[in-house]
Amino acid sequence: MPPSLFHRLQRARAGARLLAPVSALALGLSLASVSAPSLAQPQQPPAPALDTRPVPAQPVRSALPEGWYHGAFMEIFVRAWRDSNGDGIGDLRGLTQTLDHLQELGVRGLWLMPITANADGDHGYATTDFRAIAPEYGTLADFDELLREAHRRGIGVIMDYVINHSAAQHPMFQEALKGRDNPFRPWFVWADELPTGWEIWGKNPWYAAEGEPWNFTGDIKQLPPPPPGARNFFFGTFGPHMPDFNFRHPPVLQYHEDSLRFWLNRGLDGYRLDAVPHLLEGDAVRWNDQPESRALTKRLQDLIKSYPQRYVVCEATAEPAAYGDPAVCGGAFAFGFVHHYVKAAQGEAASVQKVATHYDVAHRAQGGASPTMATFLSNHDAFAGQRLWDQLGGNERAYRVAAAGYLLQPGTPFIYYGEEIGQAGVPGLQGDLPLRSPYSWTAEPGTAGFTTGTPFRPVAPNAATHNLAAQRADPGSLFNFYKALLALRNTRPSLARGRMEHGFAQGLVAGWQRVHEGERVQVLINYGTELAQAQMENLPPNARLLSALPEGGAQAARADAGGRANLYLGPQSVRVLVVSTGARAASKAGKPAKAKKAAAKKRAKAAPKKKAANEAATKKAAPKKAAPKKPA
Ligand SMILES: [Ca+2]
Ligand SMILES: [Ca+2]
Repeated sequence: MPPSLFHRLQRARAGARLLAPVSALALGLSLASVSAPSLAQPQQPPAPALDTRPVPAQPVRSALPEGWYHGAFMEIFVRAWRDSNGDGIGDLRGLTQTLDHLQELGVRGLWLMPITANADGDHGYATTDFRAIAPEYGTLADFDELLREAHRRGIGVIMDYVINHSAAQHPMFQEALKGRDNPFRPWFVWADELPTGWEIWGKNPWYAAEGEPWNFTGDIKQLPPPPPGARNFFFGTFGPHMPDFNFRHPPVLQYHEDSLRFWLNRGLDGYRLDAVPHLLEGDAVRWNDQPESRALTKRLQDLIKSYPQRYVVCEATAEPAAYGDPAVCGGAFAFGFVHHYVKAAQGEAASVQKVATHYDVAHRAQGGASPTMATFLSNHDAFAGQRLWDQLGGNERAYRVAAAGYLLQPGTPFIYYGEEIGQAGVPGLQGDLPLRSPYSWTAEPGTAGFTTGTPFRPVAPNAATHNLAAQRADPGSLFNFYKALLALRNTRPSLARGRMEHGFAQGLVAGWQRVHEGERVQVLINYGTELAQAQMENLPPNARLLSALPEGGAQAARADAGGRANLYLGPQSVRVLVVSTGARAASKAGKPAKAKKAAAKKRAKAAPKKKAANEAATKKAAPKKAAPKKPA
């Protein structure tokens, strides 16, 4: 598009929004000053913003430690996390105020569901401005503060970017509706006649603009037929309220690349890219996961990773492994596999077998899963399953082994907010809504401590017992179990980024080793409800297995000269064992690797006679609570 057209549009809206480059603070203030008069004159709302300026890359050094994204993430629905101003809606300030809690839990990254301005007023996937914060969530200044405070705690922040489509209410689509010669017309996908032969999830994805189908509120399959003489059919993979962008029109990609840089320049640590297999369509048959979509995804990954230490994860439900490959997205949610973590916890032997071998390097050699995949137990979408609490009927023993399965495996684990406290879904709500209720902070009836006002949605039915305050106070709680697993992941590089070897399943017992540089850890999970014996093989000859979970460092077993060892496991229990091949005075398993190295150095200098004294010195040098400065 000629630059003059952009300038014309920008000038037309200059009164609604400051378009000259300004500092974060100034922009925050300008938004505030725009919204105030609009409240005074509701009959004349300001024209919607449409900032299409180029955004040159300004990569700055990342404040996060190398490889931070090997730690666990939490997926957060900001609307439901914490309300800071009593309007009943969660917001960015509320999130910033709770970062200490997230740091205490041990998460190293946050994935924020869309926080950009949107038409849906709920989940945020119907974007109306790719460069503005949803007003109810706060301002750009609030966003900048969130990043600063998260980074100070060693936590990275990525956010959803919904690149395939906009909201029908987006000013660009509203411009496109004005006529065929409108400069934004080619930004979307059009046809003069209703295309036939198309079917995406049971419906024809072409909609007659003349019928304003985005205003239809019923079941989309009941949408009235196109009005007679309709000539303006637009394409919407996810329905008429979300028209697809036309990525064959170069300014569209240019705009989105600028918008991706807009947030990266502010210090955002990466993206969760929504629905990337749907970026480009071929025809009525070849509409999903086309080679052009994969190529474009790679281009987006390259843009994001041209900034230091950034992370990308894609939503690609049909072919997740292909998108997890570094040649495409470099990270993708492991749809199609992750349900095995839950089914194993429900006692299904076939799933125990899958969990034990899927990420094993031997399996990978045969084309198996890449360790760049993102694992999880449930998320914000009902198609991925109900909240874990509901899937497991509140069985906390099963809950623990489900969690241990994914948190102790390769990849980047994503905890869905509330999962770590056993939050239940809200019964009686439609579709995905039971999964998206306010976080349970306290036992406060009606609000669960989420807001001082009225929550936008009912709180979880088990908030009285499964809330953060109660869970923190109980050493045996789910929260403290998650915390212990994340502490292990954060101090053991083998668990965070090591390869997975020698996976085995024996009935409902699964075991695997994780290895990184000189560190080797044996994981054992008994998914069954009976006492069971694990028969380990492929250990280093005569290795000692020292307990890291439960914490303590005591020797749990010893391998024979053939590298075999046996260990009894309680019903639905988890053991993490550090494999030590040191002949004597093996270091305590409860200590991080760095401390172990220091201890080994000391031991090397000491005479064998002084073993006892040395162990005491080691204890002093590495107290249990000494967390390493650089998380894994
Ligand atoms: Ca609020
Ligand atoms: Ca598309």
